[in-house]
Amino acid sequence: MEGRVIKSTGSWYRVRTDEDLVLNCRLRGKFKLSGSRATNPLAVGDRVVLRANHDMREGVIVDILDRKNFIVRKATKLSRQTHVIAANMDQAMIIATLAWPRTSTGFIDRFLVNCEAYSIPAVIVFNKVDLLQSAEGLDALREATSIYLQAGYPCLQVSATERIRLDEFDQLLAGKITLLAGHSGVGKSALINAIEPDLDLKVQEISKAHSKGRHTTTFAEMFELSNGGAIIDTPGIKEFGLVDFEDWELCHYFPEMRNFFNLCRFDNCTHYNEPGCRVKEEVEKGSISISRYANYLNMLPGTQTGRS
Ligand SMILES: Nc1nc2c(ncn2[C@@H]2O[C@H](COP(=O)(O)OP(=O)(O)O)[C@@H](O)[C@H]2O)c(=O)[nH]1
Ligand SMILES: [Mg+2]
Ligand SMILES: [Zn+2]
Repeated sequence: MEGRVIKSTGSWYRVRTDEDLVLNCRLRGKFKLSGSRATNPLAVGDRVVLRANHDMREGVIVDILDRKNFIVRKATKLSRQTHVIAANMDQAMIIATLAWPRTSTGFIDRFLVNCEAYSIPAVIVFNKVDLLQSAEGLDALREATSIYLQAGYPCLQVSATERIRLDEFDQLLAGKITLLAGHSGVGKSALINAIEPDLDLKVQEISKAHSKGRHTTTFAEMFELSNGGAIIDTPGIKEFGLVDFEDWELCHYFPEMRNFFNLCRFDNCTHYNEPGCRVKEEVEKGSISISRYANYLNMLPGTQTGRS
């Protein structure tokens, strides 16, 4: 039988088979991915081959199928070993709020760069739009949305509590495996509950929502939805490991720069202050947003502190 890992504790794996059975499984014997630096051989989202016990409640995983994609983070800060967070995602969704709490564009852009680097299509959902009904609030929402639409990312404005555009939110998730990201307190749990009340996820009181470091879970959780989709929540994992790249490569991960970076005077242009830079010209013309460009500069390895 084949199936998908929907929960992992490190020693036990819950697998939903293609026949729609749910089995608790162990890995067969010594199971190591050859050449892998991963501390965990399997993660949620992995497709596996298993053998069910007679009771059809437990089984043994005998093989892992090739991954379409996967995301990792370093096992520890200095370690070369990695921890696989999740595999086989169809898309990644960042939940952002412009207030209570405010998600910075820097955070959004770093997330999007990671998605591009891992070739995972990304969508941006602005939640709590009910709190942005003043003129300034609506302006901020319009501006943020236009920045990301211009860069080529689908955007949706929703409210979990006021049930605004939740049908579209549900449609975005239907039939797909979606990696969910976003700061604590932006309403991830509230949004999932709003479309799938039976899950009854814990929604934090707003006073506690901002305190950091509450989550220590290291394993991502998968929530299956009745629309045929599934959400992978990564508690405590704010950013997945930034892939290593060279200065000149970063622009490859900004879709709106892709039409232009070949037109710069220098092949190895980093679009910082080189003469004849077409990307900078487009920023001046307005076809590349200043906000995205500023965050691009911040992310250039050469200009960023704390990167090795
Ligand atoms: N006004 C408003 N509050 C919301 C909305 N969505 C969530 N919240 C509140 O924001 C807080 C954090 O929500 P929660 O789902 O726990 O955030 P999570 O940490 O991202 O899972 C809770 O107090 C929610 O009631 C929304 O659309 N509008
Ligand atoms: Mg939550
Ligand atoms: Zn350039």
